[in-house]
Amino acid sequence: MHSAPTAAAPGEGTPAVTPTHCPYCALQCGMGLRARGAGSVEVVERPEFPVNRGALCGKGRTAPELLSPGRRLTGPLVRDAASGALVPASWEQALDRIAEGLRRTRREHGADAVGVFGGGGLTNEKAYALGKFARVVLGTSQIDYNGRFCMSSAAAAHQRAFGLDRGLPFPLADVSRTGCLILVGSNLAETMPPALRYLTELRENGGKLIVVDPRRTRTAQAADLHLAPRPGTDLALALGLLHLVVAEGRTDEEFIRARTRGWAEARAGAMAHWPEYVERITGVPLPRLREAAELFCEAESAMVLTARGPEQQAKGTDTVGAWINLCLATGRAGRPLSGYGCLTGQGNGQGGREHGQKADQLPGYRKLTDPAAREHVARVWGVAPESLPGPGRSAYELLEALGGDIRSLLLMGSNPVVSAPRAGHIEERLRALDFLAVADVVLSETAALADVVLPVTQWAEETGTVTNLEGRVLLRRRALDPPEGVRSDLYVLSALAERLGVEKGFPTDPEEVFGELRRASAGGPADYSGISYRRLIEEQGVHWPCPEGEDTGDGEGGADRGDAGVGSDGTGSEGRPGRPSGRDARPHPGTPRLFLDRFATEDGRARFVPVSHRPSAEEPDEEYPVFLTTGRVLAQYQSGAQTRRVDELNAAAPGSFVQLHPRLAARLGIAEGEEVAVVSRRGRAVAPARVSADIRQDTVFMPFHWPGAGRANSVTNPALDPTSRMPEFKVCAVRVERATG
Ligand SMILES: Nc1nc2c(c(=O)[nH]1)N[C@H]1C(S)=C(S)[C@@H](COP(=O)(O)OP(=O)(O)OC[C@H]3O[C@@H](n4cnc5c(=O)[nH]c(N)nc54)[C@H](O)[C@@H]3O)O[C@H]1N2
Ligand SMILES: Nc1nc2c(c(=O)[nH]1)N[C@H]1C(S)=C(S)[C@@H](COP(=O)(O)OP(=O)(O)OC[C@H]3O[C@@H](n4cnc5c(=O)[nH]c(N)nc54)[C@H](O)[C@@H]3O)O[C@H]1N2
Ligand code: SF4
Ligand SMILES: [Mo]
Repeated sequence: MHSAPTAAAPGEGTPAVTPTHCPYCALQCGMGLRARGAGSVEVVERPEFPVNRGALCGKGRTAPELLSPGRRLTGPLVRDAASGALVPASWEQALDRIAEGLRRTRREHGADAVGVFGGGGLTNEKAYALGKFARVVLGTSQIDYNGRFCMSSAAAAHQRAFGLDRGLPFPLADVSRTGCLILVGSNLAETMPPALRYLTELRENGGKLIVVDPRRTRTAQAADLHLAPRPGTDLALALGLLHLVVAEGRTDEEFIRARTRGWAEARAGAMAHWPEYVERITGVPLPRLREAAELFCEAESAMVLTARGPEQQAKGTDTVGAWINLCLATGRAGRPLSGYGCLTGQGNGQGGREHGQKADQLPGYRKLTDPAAREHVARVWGVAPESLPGPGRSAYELLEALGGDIRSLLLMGSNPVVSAPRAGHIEERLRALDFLAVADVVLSETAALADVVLPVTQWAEETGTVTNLEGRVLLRRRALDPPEGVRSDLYVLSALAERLGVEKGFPTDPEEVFGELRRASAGGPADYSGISYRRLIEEQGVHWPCPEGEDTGDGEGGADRGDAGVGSDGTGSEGRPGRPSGRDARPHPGTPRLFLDRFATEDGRARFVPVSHRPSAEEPDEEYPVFLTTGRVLAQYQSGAQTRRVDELNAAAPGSFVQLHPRLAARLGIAEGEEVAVVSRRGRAVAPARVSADIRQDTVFMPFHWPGAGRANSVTNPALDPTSRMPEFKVCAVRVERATG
């Protein structure tokens, strides 16, 4: 068995390897960084880390390229009043300029005229400090972050049904042992490649895989059954499956009685969705629907996992709710190897949504409107509870208010010029601001619009925690020194706080920030109080909730109980707790598996939510007859700000494209490789055609990683889910035509 490598003393023998994690997606693959001379590191495998077991995708493997000074920002930039250009400045000048800009807005327009926008890629420490900075230093309610565009619908549905939101309620490795997995709108073969191994193992173990995606993706190709619904119809599909389950008497009445509430209403909702009606809405043939219901019910255990496909819809919360209802009605939740989970996306997509950069939230996943939560956090922060502002606007609404109610913005960890829906409009709103400050590692398309740009340190140059898609808290560790002229996000917040009159409470040492985060989260739903950097070094991460002190075993499915009958398959430690010697109190082991004994609602029962199908905010019509859906490709990450600067990745995926079916292409007279325009009520994007039979005939697909003419978000619809405020990235109506002639 491998032991976790530590940063061994440099000197003789092999150079030191620092164990850490990839800077990109929520899988947070473990990797080692070995020094390779001054200012440079190489990636080495870390097979003992259980989630990726050494495997990395090309993005993780090439991540160190962006550390070199030639590819990133290495000094602050400020906009020169005379020339209008961004010019180099000292840190003092740049920070003074930001403090002055924010102060002036507050003086002239009030505290809520200053906005803050964060990111799910920020470490827990940064997300925590950013939320505190907004509430304590700026006194603004106007803070939100890009996670709103990512998993907010699943989060809202989780809360509603289970009383708690953690992406996966079990370790990812459980997936390979369930009997049947329905994977809804996830293309993990491209978005989390090392996780594909769990799907392969699932099938090797005799389990069945059903993939729901309007495209025959590389993930769908690995499935036993691929359902290809019209975009935006997953809600009807789930209701149709539930209808069949009920009609065939395959519900688990005992589970429904003992562990849930609200079945009668949810059942009535499903019974109103006749299979023939569902076939008409979704375009999925009835025999396929029956086959799926059969596979799901026949297996001894079963799971449903969703990703952005069904979630990034104006009805994403209800859609996820419908899949959860299916799990509850069949007793596939809160049991070993069964349950519903959401595949979180960004590197800290989970932790980033727990510690207070969300508009309505305080650290520990507490509610900003809850008086007890306000009191607890205000005490940790040393301020009066009444001084904390109330909830603010959601991400898209905040961006839309720029240049209107919101006059100045501090942005950290997002590139909305490329990634926001109806991006042309958002770009205009950013330009309409009185003052924009951006902290980034590169000059992103959004940073290029700023009045001040601050260059910050990257993953390998700083220490901090992230929480992966399993709710497993991990430590990223500093492996090399940053270039001269670059400082950390925590330094930025500390220096700005000081300039704005708050001298204490914003330390720059991540471990100190984490210590405060632990206290602020103590007793909250996402309780980190029992987790320390030391434990994270000794163990392969710790799953929250992990309260401080004795493990009483009566939590929401304590780890000991949760692991019963689901032993490790010998591939490595499952994050079982270490028991530091010389201490009396047994540390809480963390909670790899949730809900096995009870759900996190007050009475311990899960809630069915009555839902019914409704059309997308924009359906095809005569003028805009085709569906556009959007998503990702393997070699690029998000807005591409980082990965477009890495040669190997750029060579693999150099630009945008429009995927369309040969029949649609023929009808429109479009040939492979020809430039096509995709036009909606919001705008137009132009990119080469990629003709492929792996997509529905009524749908085209564009990846969203590029700015300029090929920007998919020039076209997308910002219609919002009423509960989660998630924009409808996955469905809008477009016209497709040859761009030439
Ligand atoms: N290579 C790469 N990996 C990434 C990222 C990246 O940018 N690049 N980003 C990370 C982040 S933040 C996230 S959120 C995850 C996202 O991970 P995924 O959710 O896997 O990625 P997407 O490509 O956005 O969407 C998944 C699939 O949804 C399908 N889809 C489109 N419309 C619908 C629909 O109406 N219903 C259904 N059922 N499916 C539909 C698309 O065809 C697509 O194949 O990936 C993470 N990993
Ligand atoms: N059409 C369409 N649009 C989408 C989606 C879709 O499926 N379709 N998906 C949505 C989803 S799920 C997401 S998550 C968003 C993501 O979209 P964005 O929010 O734009 O995400 P990134 O491109 O990761 O932007 C992160 C920025 O922060 C910088 N950065 C990285 N690490 C740090 C750090 O530690 N500190 C600071 N200060 N900066 C840092 C990066 O260089 C980059 O410029 O896009 C959304 N937009
Ligand atoms: S799958 Fe995600 S975490 Fe793993 S190497 Fe690739 S980008 Fe990094
Ligand atoms: Mo995301």
